[in-house]
Amino acid sequence: MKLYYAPTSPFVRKVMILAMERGLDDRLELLPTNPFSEESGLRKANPISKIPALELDDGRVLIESTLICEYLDGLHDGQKLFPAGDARIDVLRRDALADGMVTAGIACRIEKEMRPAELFWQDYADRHMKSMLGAINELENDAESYTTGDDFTIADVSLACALGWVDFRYPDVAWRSDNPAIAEWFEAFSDRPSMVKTVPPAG
Ligand SMILES: N[C@@H](CCC(=O)N[C@@H](CS)C(=O)NCC(=O)O)C(=O)O
Repeated sequence: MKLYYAPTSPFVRKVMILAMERGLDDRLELLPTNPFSEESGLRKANPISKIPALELDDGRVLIESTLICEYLDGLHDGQKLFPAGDARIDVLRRDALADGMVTAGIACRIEKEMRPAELFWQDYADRHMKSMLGAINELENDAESYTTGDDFTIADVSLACALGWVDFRYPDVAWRSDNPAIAEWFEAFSDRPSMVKTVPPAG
């Protein structure tokens, strides 16, 4: 399987962590990809031109980190990261909030760093920053659902990747003081070898 990949993407990181935790990483051929470059060839595989995208051996391409993770979760015999029944809905609810946190943070960043300065739209940037912080605050209310044991779910992985990305891209955002419970959980979860190996590179 081929994974369109960048080490700075928190969505790619979800996939890498699941793969490492369940012994599937050897089956992924990593294709370093800049999703913003039309020369990358990504658009041929994924018309939405986003990473991660997973090209299966039968030629189909899966997009969206959560779907890719669910596919990989079906390829191993260990403890599943996607539980069944009502637990599944709650895990996907929290996964969506974590992904939404990053999506909002990226929108704010694009506004500030990629849009020509004369077109900068302050209200839009503020709106997305509010969403990013709102998602963190909301997930603080779910702190008791997170684990540092081996029974973690995709929601734990998504939140860890999202908070890691906030630290990486917004080092001045002091989210820990208002959200002490998930801050404490994040510190412990970050010690997992899969988290350590996938820390986004500086720069
Ligand atoms: N909801 C998607 C989000 C993927 C995403 O936004 N990836 C970013 C990189 S972190 C990207 O490819 N951006 C390119 C673009 O927005 O055109 C997922 O979960 O995979």
